[in-house]
Amino acid sequence: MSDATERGPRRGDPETLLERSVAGDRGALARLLSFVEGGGERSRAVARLSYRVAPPYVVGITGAPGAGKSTLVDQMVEVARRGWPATSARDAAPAAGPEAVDQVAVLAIDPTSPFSGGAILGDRARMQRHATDSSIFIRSMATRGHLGGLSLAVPDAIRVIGASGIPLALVETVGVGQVEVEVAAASDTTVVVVTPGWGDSLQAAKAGLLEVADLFVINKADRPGAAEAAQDLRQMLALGGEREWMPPILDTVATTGQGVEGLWAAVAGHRAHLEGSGLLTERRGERVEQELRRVLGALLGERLDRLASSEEYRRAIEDLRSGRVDPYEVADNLLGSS
Ligand SMILES: Nc1nc2c(ncn2[C@@H]2O[C@H](COP(=O)(O)OP(=O)(O)O)[C@@H](O)[C@H]2O)c(=O)[nH]1
Ligand SMILES: [Mg+2]
Repeated sequence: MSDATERGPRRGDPETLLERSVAGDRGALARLLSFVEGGGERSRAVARLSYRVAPPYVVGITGAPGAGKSTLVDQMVEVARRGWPATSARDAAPAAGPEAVDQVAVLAIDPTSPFSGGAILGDRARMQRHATDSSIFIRSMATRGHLGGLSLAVPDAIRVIGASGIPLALVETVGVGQVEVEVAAASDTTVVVVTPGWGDSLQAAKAGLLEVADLFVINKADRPGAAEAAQDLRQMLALGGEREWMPPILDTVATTGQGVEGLWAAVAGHRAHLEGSGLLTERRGERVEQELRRVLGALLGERLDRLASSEEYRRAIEDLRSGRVDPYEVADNLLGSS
């Protein structure tokens, strides 16, 4: 690129994009997140830049499809922008972070879609609504090439958001399967959304969400059965015995915004609990260790794949088949030489 008027080769590199993202360029942030999704060298470069900056506060919102998570997140964005409310627990820890929430990022995780931008219709409408507001960034994310899949792509994405100077990330996931538990592990506060009726609470319990929930929301509280759902949850929680933090159970009607301020106050209460008890630092420390394990696991997996397609491996299989050696010996030899 000899053209001096172009910013040329530097234009699209992660460093330049991050500078632009910090300056408020949402297109640049979107490209960085595409790099994260895509994996490979560019995704590594993004991680190199963004893990040196403090992460944003992360609120994970999970629950069954149709429970009203997107509608709820939409309302939460509005309330959160007014800042963190004062909490009595927080007064005890006045040294904690900034109270203003000038920008909010929403990540909608879609483990079922192999493509990014695969937001369902409702989410697209929501994106339209906030499209002109540059203090709100909304993006859906799926797995593509990232080493280790979503369990590593999501923490990486959260870091880029933080490195861009956005203090709050709301991460919405569909409450099915292992991904939820992993995304919950990447969150500071995990909100589990259920709807009135027995099925949802039971489903949440089966999916292991009882253990990861810091807050429960019974959304669609305009429908019958909200009190019963709360009762079910309380009973299931009681089976788990005493805990340091007993997850509050809140009612919301996401379509009208009813109960959303209370939900935000409860999130603030949990945050204050984490900060006041030192748990926030501790959990974040454990989280990076988990991330390291995942990275190591993924890298070792790659190494194994390479090994399994090598000539040496093919020969080793022949030796094994002929009964000349045992698999342990072969494994030692292969690992020693790879
Ligand atoms: N009656 C009622 N409907 C709601 C409420 N919250 C969301 N919905 C509706 O439930 C449907 C699914 O909502 P959505 O936010 O897309 O759910 P998600 O799949 O969990 O993200 C939409 O038609 C919403 O309008 C609520 O509190 N009450
Ligand atoms: Mg949704």
